[in-house]
Amino acid sequence: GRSCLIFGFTVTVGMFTAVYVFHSNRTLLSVPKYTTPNPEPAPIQREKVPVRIDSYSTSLRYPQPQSLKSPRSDVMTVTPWLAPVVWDGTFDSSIIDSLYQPQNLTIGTTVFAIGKYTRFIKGFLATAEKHFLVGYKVNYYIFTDKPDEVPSVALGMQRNLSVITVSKFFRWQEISMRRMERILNTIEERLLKEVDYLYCLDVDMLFHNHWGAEVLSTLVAAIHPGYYKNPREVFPYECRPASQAYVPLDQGDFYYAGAMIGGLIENVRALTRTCHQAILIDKQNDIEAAWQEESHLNKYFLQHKPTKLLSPEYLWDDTKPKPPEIHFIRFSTMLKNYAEVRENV
Ligand code: UD2
Repeated sequence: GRSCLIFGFTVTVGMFTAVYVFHSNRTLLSVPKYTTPNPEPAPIQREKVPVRIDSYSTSLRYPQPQSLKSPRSDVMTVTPWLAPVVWDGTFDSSIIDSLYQPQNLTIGTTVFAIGKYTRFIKGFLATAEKHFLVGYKVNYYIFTDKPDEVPSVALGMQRNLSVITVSKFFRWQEISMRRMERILNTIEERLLKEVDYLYCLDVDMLFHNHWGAEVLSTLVAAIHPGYYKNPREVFPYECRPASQAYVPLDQGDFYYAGAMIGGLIENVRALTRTCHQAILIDKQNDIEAAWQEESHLNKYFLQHKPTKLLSPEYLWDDTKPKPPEIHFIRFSTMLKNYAEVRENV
């Protein structure tokens, strides 16, 4: 009788423990659901015209632009839809600053550092303070699951940092792709009120040279350093028609990098909204684009042409030697051991 009682007790305790462990694991493993974007249509804003007729400064002296002379003959400096492609030699920073500085702009920068990527924050911020929009009001928004690991980096005047705590996803693909949703939600919650322009950047990068107000425009894309010499047939666009990111083989302008999205806040809002919606539809159809949000971004830029393109000077890849057309590497990926930093490989 006693051993029966002990046996019964052990079985009951075992069952309760199993149910508890099952439920706590479910909670641990539960991944936040995708949110559907706000149905309100996002109006597209045009850039404020940077002209100051009343306060035109006659003290600014610079070489006369030459109608019959192109500043660069080795690279494309304007697209067929008349968007400038920013290369060294195509702009004069003193003129650009004389147009943008009086506008008293605030430029937001979103950076995600989830899981082991917190190790990249320090280098990113320290080098951004030396080269990224120096002389402008900059708000950094660091999205992380480990707020305690955000290092303190001395920031210049009029430069602020906000830490936004987010949960972690278990696949690196999801971490990267869900940036669209999280940026969109943050734009709608606060950034519309806090910034004029928004630049969304990868964190595993370092600034090496000037990355200034010449990047400002209504909608800005960066040409991917790996594909700027290639024909469109080899661009790694999503090639399955079932995906919302599908681009047919005979279409495409450039292959743009997922590591940089920029523009006026309303335009970045519209971009993240459309890409997030497309990602949601793909999710429902059980398909993930070849290069996650970068594929959706490329589809978006094909349909909504950027008003300014950043040459690969503005987004380089450290594994590549510097070719002669790149005079300065301004911002570049850090070498990383994918197997070591990613959650899943
Ligand atoms: C490319 C793109 C990247 C993105 C990705 C999509 C470039 C230079 N890079 O980079 O922008 O489109 O392809 O597949 O264009 N992250 C974390 N924690 C993680 C994983 C990622 O915080 O565990 C964040 C972090 O900000 C990182 C970004 O997501 O910089 C992109 O991830 P990645 O750098 O590992 O992607 P990668 O190198 O394949």
